[in-house]
Amino acid sequence: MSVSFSRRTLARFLGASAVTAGLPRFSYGQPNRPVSPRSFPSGFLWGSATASYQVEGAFKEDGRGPSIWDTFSHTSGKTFQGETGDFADDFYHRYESDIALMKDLGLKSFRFSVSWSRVFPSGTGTPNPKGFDFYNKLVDALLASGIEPYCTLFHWDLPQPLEDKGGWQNRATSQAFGEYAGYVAKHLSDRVAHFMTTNELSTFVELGYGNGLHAPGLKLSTAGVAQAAHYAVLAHGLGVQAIRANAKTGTQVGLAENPTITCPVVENDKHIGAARLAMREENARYLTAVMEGRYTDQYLRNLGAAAPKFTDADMKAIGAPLDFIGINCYEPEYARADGSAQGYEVVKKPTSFPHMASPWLFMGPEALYWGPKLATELWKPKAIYITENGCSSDDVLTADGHCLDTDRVMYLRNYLSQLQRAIADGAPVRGYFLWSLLDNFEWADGYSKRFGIVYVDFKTQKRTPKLSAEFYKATIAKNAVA
Ligand code: GBH
Repeated sequence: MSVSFSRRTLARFLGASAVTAGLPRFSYGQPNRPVSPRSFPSGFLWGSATASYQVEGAFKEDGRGPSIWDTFSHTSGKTFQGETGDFADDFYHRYESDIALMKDLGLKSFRFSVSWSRVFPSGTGTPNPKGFDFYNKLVDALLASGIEPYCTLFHWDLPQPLEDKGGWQNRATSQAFGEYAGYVAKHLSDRVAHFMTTNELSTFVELGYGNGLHAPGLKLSTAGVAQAAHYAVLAHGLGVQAIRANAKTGTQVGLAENPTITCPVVENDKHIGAARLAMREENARYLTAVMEGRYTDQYLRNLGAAAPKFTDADMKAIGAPLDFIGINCYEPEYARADGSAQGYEVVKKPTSFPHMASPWLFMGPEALYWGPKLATELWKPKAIYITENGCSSDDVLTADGHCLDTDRVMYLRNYLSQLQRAIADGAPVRGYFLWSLLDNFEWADGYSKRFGIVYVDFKTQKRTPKLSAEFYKATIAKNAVA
C-alpha cells in the first residue's frame, strides 16, 4: 500500500519549529505506526562536488604552472603505482558533456575548485587570463544548464613556487592566498554567489606537513605542524576578507571543513554532552578557531611550548563572520562521558567496525545527523551545507556494462536519512554535495579507489552512470530519500 503526503503537511513538519513533537502519524495498514516522511525542505540544493586536480587533467595546458601535487605524484613511491593527475577525468576538455550528465541527474548545484596554478602559475604576481578562462567557461555552461556553481578556492593544489618558499610554513603563503582569492572573487562573483575559501584545512595540514602521506610529503615537528595549521587558518581568514572586499555585494562566503564528528556512543544526556565538548575540542585548531576566533585554552595548554605564534589581528581575521559553513562528512567518531576532567573520551573503534572500500571510511550514518546538529548547537551558523559526503566501493562493470554498487546506495540511503533527521530537528542545512560525480584521482590512492556515482574507464574516458546515480536521481526528483 502506498502512502503520500501533501506538500503542506511536509512543509509544516519540516518548518522552522524544528521539533518532532506533533509528528503526524501515518499508517501502513497497521494503526498508529509512525513513519518518517524522509522528505527534504522545498528548494533543498542537491549537488555534487569535485576538485580541480582530481578531475581536470590538462596539466600543462594554457599556461598552468606546477602544483605540489604534480611534484608529489611524480615522485616515486608517493602514490598508488605512481599514478598522477596529469590526465585524470580530462574534465578540462569534457566539462560540457559532464554538465549534460549532471543535468540528466537533475543536479541543482555543482561544487568545483579552482586550480590556483592555472590562475597564477607562480602563485603570485601576474595572472594568467588564459588559464582563468576555463572557469569562466565552466561557470557559464553550468548556468546555461540551470546548475548553480559553488566555487572552492583551494582544494590542496598549492603552486609549487610557493612551496619552494616554505608553503604553509610561511606567512607569505597566507597573504598570497588572499590576493588570489580576491582576484577570483572579483572575476566570478557576477555569476557565482557562493565561495568556499579552503577545503579541509585539517587534511592538507596534517597529511601534507604532519605524516607526509599527502603533498608536499613533509613530517614536521609538533610545533611545525601547529604553525603550519595557523598559517592555513589565517589564509582562510585573509581569503574571507579579500572576497568581501572584491566580490559583488551579497556574495556568500564560507569554507569546507571536515571536522572530526563525535557522535555520542549512546543518545542520552551525558554522552550527548560529552559529544558536544569533544566536537569543540577535537577541532580546536581548525573549525573551532574559525567559528570562535580563538584557540581553546585546552588546545594551547596541551601544546605548551609547541603552541603556534599568532597575533590578535590574525585571530580577528580567522574568526571573521561567515555566511555559511560547509561540512565534509565521511566517517564517524564516537565520544563518551568518561568522568575525566576533560569530560569526554574519543572511543577507539573495534576492529570489526564496518568500512567501505577505503579502510579509513567507517560506515556511521549518524555522523550526518550529529555533525550538523552539534555544529548548530555550538556555533549557530547562519547556514550549513554538506559540502562532501560519499564513499568508495569496489566497483566493477558487469558483462553488459552496468555498475551495480548496492553498497554505495546503502551508504547514501542511510547517511541521507540521518541528514533528513538533522534538518527535521532544526539544523539549517541548505544543500548537499555528493562526493563525487565521477570516479577520479583519489590523491595518494591514485585511481585505485572509486568515489563516483558515474563510473569512469580511465583508458577510454567513457562514463557509465552507476546504480547510485539512479538512486541519487530518484532522490532529487522526489526531494526525499529514495
Ligand atoms: C575528502 O577528504 C577530500 O576532500 C576529497 O578530495 C577526497 O577525494 C575525498 O574526501 C575522498 O577521500 O589514508 O589512512 O591516511 C576526506 C578526508 C582525510 C579522508 C584523509 C582520508 C586519509 C586516511 N580524508 N584520510 S589514510
